[in-house]
Amino acid sequence: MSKPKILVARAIIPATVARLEEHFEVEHNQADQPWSKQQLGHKLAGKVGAFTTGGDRIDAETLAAAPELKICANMAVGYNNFDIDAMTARGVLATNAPDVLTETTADFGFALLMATARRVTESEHFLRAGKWDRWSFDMFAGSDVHGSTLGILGMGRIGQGIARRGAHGFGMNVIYHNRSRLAPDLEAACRARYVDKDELLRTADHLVLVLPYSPSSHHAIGASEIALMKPTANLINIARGGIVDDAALAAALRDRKIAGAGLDVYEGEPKVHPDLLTVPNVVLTPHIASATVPTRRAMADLATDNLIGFLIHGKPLTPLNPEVLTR
Ligand code: 8YV
Repeated sequence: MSKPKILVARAIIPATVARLEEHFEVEHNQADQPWSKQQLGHKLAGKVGAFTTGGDRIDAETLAAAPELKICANMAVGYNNFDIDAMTARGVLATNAPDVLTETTADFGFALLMATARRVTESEHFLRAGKWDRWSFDMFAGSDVHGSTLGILGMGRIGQGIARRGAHGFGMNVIYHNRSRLAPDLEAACRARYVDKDELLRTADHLVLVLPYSPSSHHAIGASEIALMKPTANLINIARGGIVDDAALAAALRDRKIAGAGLDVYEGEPKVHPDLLTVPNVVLTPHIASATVPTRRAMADLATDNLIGFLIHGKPLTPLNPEVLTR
């Protein structure tokens, strides 16, 4: 009997391709050729499953080109690359990769927070440029992390991981805002206090964004929100590009409306707003918050388990639109 046909949209861990090949006829992209949305649709034609990453857009147009498609398994916890309504309408199951990256991503949120507060990359660039010829008392003086107020916008699993690190590791006063308030036991474990968005913006010394992207979170942080922040505050975005208005942020950093920013995600990435590249008080990383060797492996394994679970055994692990299963 022939194996079900699947597409792996980007280059991934070779062992993952090998594991998928035990169950499926796999068309892969180990050369990591960039495909346009039209090319992705074309490649999906005749496939029943797809292994996707956060940059692979699946919407009505791609789905129209792939009438046999039954599942897209995202190797990412975020799934704003999926048009879930369009997938559900066509009976295509969507799965994501939650939990396996929570602690790794929270670690990175903290790394970016600390690098921003203590001006780590700015001072390294100075040193590498051969500009360090004497000590001076205010050289790269930053802001304290311990004992400061940590604000978190979006209090899902990753937000809670950051809160725990801040409260228990650095004695921070943790405040958060979220669509819904956490249960009292979770608030207690995170030692976090719920506040409204304005209070969060006005009070935080370090504001970390960990909310999902959706049309309602588009530019949740723009010029007017930044204007509410302390001039000494730092803004950290490990969530998604588009949640911050990058042009407004670059202007605020240039004018020292806030002290600094640490960004892992960008509007229209991998392009980065040119003004962000010219301001010194921002730490920029290329969307690597979940990038550790064990976590990448775990994310790939979960996406693979979803494909095998659904296409071979009829049981996906982490469905996003489970209503498709009962049709
Ligand atoms: C991924 C992410 O690196 O999981 C997510 O939502 O943003 C990242 O962990 C990226 O999306 C790869 O699929």
